[in-house]
Amino acid sequence: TGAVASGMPTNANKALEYGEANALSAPVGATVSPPSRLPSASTLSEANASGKTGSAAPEGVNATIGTLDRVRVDSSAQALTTNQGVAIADNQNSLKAGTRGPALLEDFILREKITHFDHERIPERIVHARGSGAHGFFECYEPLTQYTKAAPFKEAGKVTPVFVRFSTVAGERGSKDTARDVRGFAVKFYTDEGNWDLVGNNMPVFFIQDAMKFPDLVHAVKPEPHHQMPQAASAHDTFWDFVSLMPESTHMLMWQMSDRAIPRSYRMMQGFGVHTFRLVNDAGESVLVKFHWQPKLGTHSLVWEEAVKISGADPDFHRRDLWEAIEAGEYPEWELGLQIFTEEQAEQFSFDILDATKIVPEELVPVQIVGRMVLNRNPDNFFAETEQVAFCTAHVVPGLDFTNDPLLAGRIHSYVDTQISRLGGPNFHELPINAPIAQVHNNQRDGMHRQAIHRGRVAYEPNSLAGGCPFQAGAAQGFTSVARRIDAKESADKVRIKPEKFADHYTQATLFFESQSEVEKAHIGNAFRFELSKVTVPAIRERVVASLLNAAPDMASRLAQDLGMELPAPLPKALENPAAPEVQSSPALSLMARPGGGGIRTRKVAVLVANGVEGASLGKLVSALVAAGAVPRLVAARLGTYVGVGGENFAADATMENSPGFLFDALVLPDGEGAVEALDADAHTLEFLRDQFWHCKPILAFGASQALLAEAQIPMTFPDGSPDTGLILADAAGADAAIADFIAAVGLHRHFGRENDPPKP
Ligand code: HDE
Repeated sequence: TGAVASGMPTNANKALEYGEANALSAPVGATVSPPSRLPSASTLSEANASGKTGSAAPEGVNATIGTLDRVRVDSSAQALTTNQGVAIADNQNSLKAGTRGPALLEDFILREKITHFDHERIPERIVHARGSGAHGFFECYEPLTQYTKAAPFKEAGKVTPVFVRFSTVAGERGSKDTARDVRGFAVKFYTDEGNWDLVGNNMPVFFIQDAMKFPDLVHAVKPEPHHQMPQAASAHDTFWDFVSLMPESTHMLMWQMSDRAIPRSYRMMQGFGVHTFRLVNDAGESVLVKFHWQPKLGTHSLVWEEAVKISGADPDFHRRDLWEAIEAGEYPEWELGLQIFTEEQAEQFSFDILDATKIVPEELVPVQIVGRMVLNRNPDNFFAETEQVAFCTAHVVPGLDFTNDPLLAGRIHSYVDTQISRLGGPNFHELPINAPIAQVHNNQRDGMHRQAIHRGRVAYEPNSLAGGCPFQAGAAQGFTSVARRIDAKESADKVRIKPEKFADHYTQATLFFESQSEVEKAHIGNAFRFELSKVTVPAIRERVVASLLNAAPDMASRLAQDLGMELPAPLPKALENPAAPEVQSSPALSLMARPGGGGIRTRKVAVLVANGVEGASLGKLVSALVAAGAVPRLVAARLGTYVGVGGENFAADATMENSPGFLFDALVLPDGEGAVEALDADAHTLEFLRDQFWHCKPILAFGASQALLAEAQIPMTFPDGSPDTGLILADAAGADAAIADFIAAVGLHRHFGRENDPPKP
């Protein structure tokens, strides 16, 4: 329909509609202005103007953009057409025999439209159905050619485009983001030597050791088959029944009951490759490797009650957070760390590196930072990109290789296989989001939805008719598997058996628990209590406690008490005398180990307003927050403009009804008698305040608003009597100092000293 007459409708805001203000191909160093629809545009553009780190890789430039341009559709100034490109005259009425007559079968326009609609949905992922994705790039800091010939690590400053998808595991595609669950962290590197998918999680271990148990695990955690409940939750009989009979899951259960399972943001969680992989250099020598992603913003989590409330008020909490940050130019960033070790070292370890229920403690093999990943572009279309992206552990490039981890072996099969039914055939690699940048040449042909038009009559190798092309690349360029004895020590008989060290189910569960801060330990205990209190069969609860007695006896005893049961005998262990662990404590396992520099960029701060607020201190506060990169939002009883005592105007960004307190990272209560009175008259105010307080978030209360604290029965000190570091009281004279203290308190994220569960002695 190139023949659209001038004067037809156009969409002047097309770029904004598609988020293209986000620097589609901005030159290096260009600043990005966020779309004006974002509430905190001023905050965010200032953030951009202040400039990012002086790195070599161009923010906002992304090689996948060019290749995807070929399929991007922009209907600006275009008329509607059918799928055959025929212009549609009337999109309101079906073709009928007479004004009130029957619709006609002949109406191919209606039938095409409805038929296509009928087939809009594809099967959701069997696990990790709920997810959010973004484009970005990986940049290598130093060449790693000593260890690997993999394309992304060839030279300092080398930039490889990526697409990343974060996900929950158990819930369906439309389920809430803040479920207690493992998070998927899948990265597709579009390297110039083919696609590499690092399909990881936000926890470095897994529930099971062998792929044979995966369908059982997933059947146990998914909603129970008879009534399809509960959605996106592990707190039910079948999950705990299964794991209580699989003591190898104990270590992972500790992670899953920890705050790692309720991250504050995808941008604030680590990622892990989980399995031990192999790096291979040009000489064919290989070392073993574990992959780690470390978030620049630090690791932060929600508290459980907050996660529960958020799931009602904003089921898209993590999706929205990621989307808004990228739209605002606050590009999330992670560093890639490698733990590199040799086969000989691994043989000495007290655990087996083929066992995905074990970590390699960082204190044993340090994490070496080798590059960074920046996510700088939201998808244009959720379905085409985030839904159709197909991650496969089998996608590796020369320079990488697998180990014999029996869980990994099953995955190498599973991911390709599942895409064939999910994406409708074997040509899913041709979908634009999955297509490699490296050219594809082979003799595979046909199948559902083939895009490529192969020329010539030769589809076999060897051939002479096509001059032998495409030809074998040979070992120098092509992918080769590292040649290794199947099993250096033992015979290679066909067996269904596990290596001996796999039987130590508890040592690392203890290591993890003992490495947590007191706050984290309490949260883990409380999470077990919550989950098991939802289990209806007493024998299952007992088995879990019996197993935990082998890993964290104090926590297990308390749990028995909290569940109102007798303390059972510890579960018999599969291995009574496991090898002594190399480290007794691993501080790196605590979320507190990575506070993220204390900055407050992108933290959302609710500033309550009403008529009669003391405007001068609020004005100062908002400017200070904006300058620090935070996102202040004025929250009132209703939308509209409120007038301060000095005649200042404050337009509400949100209401207490549409944006409850638990959606914010911090709270400011304004001064001004009239305003405080008005806020007090709205029942939401105290609710707002109590949630902020009990979720341990910083609160700044100016002048008269301190009366609200008293009314909400907010204690002024921690239960142990020490001052509450997150509660800042100020009068007009002390506003500057109070604002500075508040910003520091927001930087600390949470003030857990308020918690008293279990009660402090
Ligand atoms: Fe997966 N997993 N998985 N998994 N997994 C899938 O692939 C599977 C495992 C992970 O954003 C599926 O495309 C088996 C460990 C992520 O699209 C499926 C086993 C880890 C994602 C599958 C595991 C993961 C998946 C479902 C045990 C962390 C989402 C749809 C042998 C290292 C990727 C799909 C995305 C998705 C199978 C265990 C991570 C069915 C058989 C361990 C992040 O193929």
